[in-house]
Amino acid sequence: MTAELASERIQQAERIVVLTGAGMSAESGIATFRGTEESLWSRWDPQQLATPEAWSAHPQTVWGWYRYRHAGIQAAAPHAGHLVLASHDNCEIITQNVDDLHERAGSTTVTHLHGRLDAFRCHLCHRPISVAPPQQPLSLTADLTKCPQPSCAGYARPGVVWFGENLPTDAWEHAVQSASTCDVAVIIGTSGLVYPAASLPGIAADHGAFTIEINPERTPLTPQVDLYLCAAAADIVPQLFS
Ligand code: BJW
Ligand code: ZN
Repeated sequence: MTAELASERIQQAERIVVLTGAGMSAESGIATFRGTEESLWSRWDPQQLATPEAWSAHPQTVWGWYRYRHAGIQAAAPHAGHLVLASHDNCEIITQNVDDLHERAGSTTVTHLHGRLDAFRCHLCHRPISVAPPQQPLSLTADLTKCPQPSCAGYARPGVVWFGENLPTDAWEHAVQSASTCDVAVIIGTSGLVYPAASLPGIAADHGAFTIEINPERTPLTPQVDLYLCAAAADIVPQLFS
């Protein structure tokens, strides 16, 4: 019954915003950050890898870890949920994910709130840097890639947003605008713990959107949404959107 109601709301909507988190990519084989023994923050300390302080203290370790994750993203492929979202005309994606699975599925309107792992830039002059894809075998420390600008002593860093860093202003402003003007917001596979991204479902609801959460586990967002579907993304998203 609840899935039917969600499907009905989605079919009737003029503007749908889909807010995705790591759970969206889980069934493509990319680890989530939280929630299981295999998740990234169960295996590694975020303070040691995903902060500007970590980069300053031991950049080779941080770089090696992101090269390792980059290889995992390259080996993954979009699943049926990514594909059906891409085929839905009036559906815009706002993602916290740093992978490119929505794009590879064919989605053309994708906003990355936390950047993209493969969009490398110089940590000093901020210019984009092209970095060769990682080769196997990988180790968890790696040689840094120097900035090609002759006058710059910087190195390539992943184009992601670390804790304590601001989200890209354009992406954040666009996300707030989209959440404020959609009819339906579908929140898929996020723990709802990281701000400011976790405030978007509330912004959508405050502006009158019908909010639907898809997650096999309840989250702090669950009590706020109109409809909670306890399900995995690759199973239910194709049912709701096709
Ligand atoms: C499935 C599934 C399946 C599994 N199908 N579902 C207000 C209050 C408190 C703190 C703050 C606040 N405002 C700011 C902060 C500080 C901080 C923050 O939020 N901290 C909290 C953790 C306490 N935020 C920031 O620092 C942000 N910057 C900022 O606010 O700047 C202004 C500022 C500056 C200085 C000081 C203060 C403010 C930046 C946040 C950057 C987050 N970066 C990361 C790493 C990106 C790079 C990388 O990839 O390494 O982003 S952390 C990590 O968490 C990553 C994710 O995008 C993000 C969210 O994770 P997500 O997507 O929700 O995944 P999980 O793993 O948490 O959950 C997966 C879910 O999927 C689970 O619920 C599963 O059940 C589910 N699932 N299988 C569907 N098959
Ligand atoms: Zn530079």
